[in-house]
Amino acid sequence: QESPYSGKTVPVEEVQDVISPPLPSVEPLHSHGRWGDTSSYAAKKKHQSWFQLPNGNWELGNILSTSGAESIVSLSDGKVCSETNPDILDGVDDLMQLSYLNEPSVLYNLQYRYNQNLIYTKAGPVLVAINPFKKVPLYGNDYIEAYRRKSIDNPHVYAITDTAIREMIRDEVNQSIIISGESGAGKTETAKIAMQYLAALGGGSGIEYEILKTNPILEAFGNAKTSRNDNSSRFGKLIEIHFSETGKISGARIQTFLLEKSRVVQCAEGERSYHIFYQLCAGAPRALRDKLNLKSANEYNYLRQSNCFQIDGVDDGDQFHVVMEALDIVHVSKENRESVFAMLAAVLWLGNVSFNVVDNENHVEPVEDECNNLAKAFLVVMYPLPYIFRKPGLISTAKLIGCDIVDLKLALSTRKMRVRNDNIVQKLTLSQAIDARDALAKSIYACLFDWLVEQINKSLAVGKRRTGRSISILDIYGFESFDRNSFEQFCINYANERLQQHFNRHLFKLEQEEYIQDGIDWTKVDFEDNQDCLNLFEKKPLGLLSLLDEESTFPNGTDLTFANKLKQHLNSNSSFRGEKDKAFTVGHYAGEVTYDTTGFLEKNRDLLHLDSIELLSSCTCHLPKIFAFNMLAQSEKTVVGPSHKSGGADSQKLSVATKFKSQLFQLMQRLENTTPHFIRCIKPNSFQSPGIYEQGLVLQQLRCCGVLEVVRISRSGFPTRMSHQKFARRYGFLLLDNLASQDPLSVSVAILHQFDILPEMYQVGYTKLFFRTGQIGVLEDTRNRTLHGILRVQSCFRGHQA
Ligand code: AD9
Ligand code: MG
Repeated sequence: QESPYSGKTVPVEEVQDVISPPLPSVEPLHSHGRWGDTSSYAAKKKHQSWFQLPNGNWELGNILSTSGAESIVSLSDGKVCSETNPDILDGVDDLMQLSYLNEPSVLYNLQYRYNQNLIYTKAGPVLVAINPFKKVPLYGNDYIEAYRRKSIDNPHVYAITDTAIREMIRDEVNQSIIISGESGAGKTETAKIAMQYLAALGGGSGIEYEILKTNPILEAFGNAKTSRNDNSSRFGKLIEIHFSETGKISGARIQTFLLEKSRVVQCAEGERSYHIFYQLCAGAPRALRDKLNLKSANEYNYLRQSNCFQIDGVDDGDQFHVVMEALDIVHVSKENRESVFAMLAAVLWLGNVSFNVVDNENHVEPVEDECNNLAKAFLVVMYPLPYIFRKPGLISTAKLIGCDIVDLKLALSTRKMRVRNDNIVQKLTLSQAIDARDALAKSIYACLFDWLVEQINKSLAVGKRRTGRSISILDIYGFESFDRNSFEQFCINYANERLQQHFNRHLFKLEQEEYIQDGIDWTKVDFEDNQDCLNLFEKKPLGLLSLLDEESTFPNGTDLTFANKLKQHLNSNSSFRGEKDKAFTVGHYAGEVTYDTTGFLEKNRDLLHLDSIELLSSCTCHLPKIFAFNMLAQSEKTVVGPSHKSGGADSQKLSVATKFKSQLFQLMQRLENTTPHFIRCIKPNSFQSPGIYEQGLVLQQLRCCGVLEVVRISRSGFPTRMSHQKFARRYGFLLLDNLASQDPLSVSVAILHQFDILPEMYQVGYTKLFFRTGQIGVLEDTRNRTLHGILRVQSCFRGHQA
């Protein structure tokens, strides 16, 4: 039994606990240096306070005087304000340890750590990771070993992964590591760091090496340079890593979600298409170049349009070899690799197909050759080489996919239709033909991506000795809110809404368990749910997704009629608001987002004409045939598309939203059966630069990714917990009565009474005391004041002795 301190004598280590050692002085935290002089940590604790400026930023001001709960604070611009709730500042490695759980304290704490390269911090059960945008000395074998041996306990991806492994083995329950955050926040890097740890601890069979090699492949085919991230994943990914009874990796399976196809044919100025195109153009060896009739990237329309070919610090040619080697390691055969490259080249060449208007109704035909036959014969004879280089898109595409050039021409410029009982052929206008061409290019690429994932899965397949123990890592796009939000954001945010529910439920459960275990009255804690918003999306028949699908099947449905229908049916839902024109707003857990419905129906239908599918199935090369087969296999009973209009000639398939929803349900089902571990990645600035911490940006992300929600949830309960022993030891000396002989529980209760802590502010559990947020801060302040007083007396006394 530990006896609590009593009376007024205080052991020296307790005194030092408060005033020394002084922590290193804090660098000016803001680029403008307006955080004032912060000479020592202890000084900061006592004399400064947060103040929210009219622009929403938080500033640390100096406390001039304090009376009761109110303080007078001076700010850097000389203004003096009054502020309540002076804060204790800490560089604590778990935000829950902060006495006052509020936004500025959380923000400052993270910043304080970030400035010391401590990029990981816990927020209760959640790991917060702030992107350093530079190499930080936190990784590699030594660190892995240290976390494995538990000789370091700083928050880290390694630590959370280690916990996952241990819990998998101990509880025989599958685990998941759910990583989220906005674009550029570091999700993919974090996922790789976790995989690295798993590979190091579960390696041995060699399969771990294959698993790590899936990263460069998927990044080459699924990542691209965007304005937010030079290596932005344009798809969501779940990798499930399986373990044997002995804790060794036995295989893996990858599932991908919603690849951004449109990037293949269209991307914004300064961005790039998928890395692999540039890698192929830069790195393909001579023989392959000749075979694919490959030119440099800037000769392809699809790559040229965005005016960006290079990424700083990246050599696409070198990367090509990395990808080639990785493909080899995951057992994609040489023939298959060549077929993959042929498909990539076909997509590029397809983008170079242009059209000539052939009649006065604006109907078009693809340009077969840039010169007429006579000129061609002349050129071939006179200038064989330049002629080869001038080969236009049509011929090359046909050759690369192995189809008849006439069939390709027809697929790109006509559409077969059935009107009553007659088959007729309709010529396409220029814009229709361009759409048909781009749709074909997008489909080939998306099918190629899926096919590749399938090949990887075959290679990583868990053998017959499947044990059912696994750790899944989810690297999925975080919540997005831009000035203009379209169908993609709609799907992404819907996915996040689902994940958020999973997150809330898990936290709720964890909290509940702890309260029940300690005999605390659970009903005193409220939790909010985002079920209303999920209903808005999922309710049938009057939810966003159902209405979208319904409108997508109507022959005369347009984005406008869709938007109007939403306003007509959903206005009573509190998470929905109709906006002007074609827009609507959804109140997400992370804030309101206004969606512009332009393009929603077309993106949701995502049609590829049957003519194009037929073309692919007629090809002599094996990949296009497989693609056509897969596309037809996907066309299930649920038909979406204006099929009535075109007489059934379009491919009939599940809508994109429906498919995504069912993928998401499957994902959630899988996650439900795992013990989750959450990592929230935060992007500290929008320049992809080290050392810059933009408060507003960080705050907004903390809100969006639910970290502040964790804080809020905790605040609504009794977030501060302390064992009876620790509480008695820490505050017992403040007691007026000497209770040294009493047990910790009695001492604790006596302290609570002496300080008149209101009964609704705490609960006494079997082993712990539970406090409402901020309560412990009040006691802490008293304790510190008392200790300083004692210290002054002691040093006076020592000075006197000297
Ligand atoms: V996106 O939604 O796919 O656009 P992510 O995946 O969240 O995004 P990513 O992991 O690609 O971001 O990180 C962006 C960049 O930040 C990386 O390319 C690195 O340059 C940088 N980064 C991220 N995490 C770390 C890290 N732990 N150490 C060093 C990092 N650099
Ligand atoms: Mg990523």
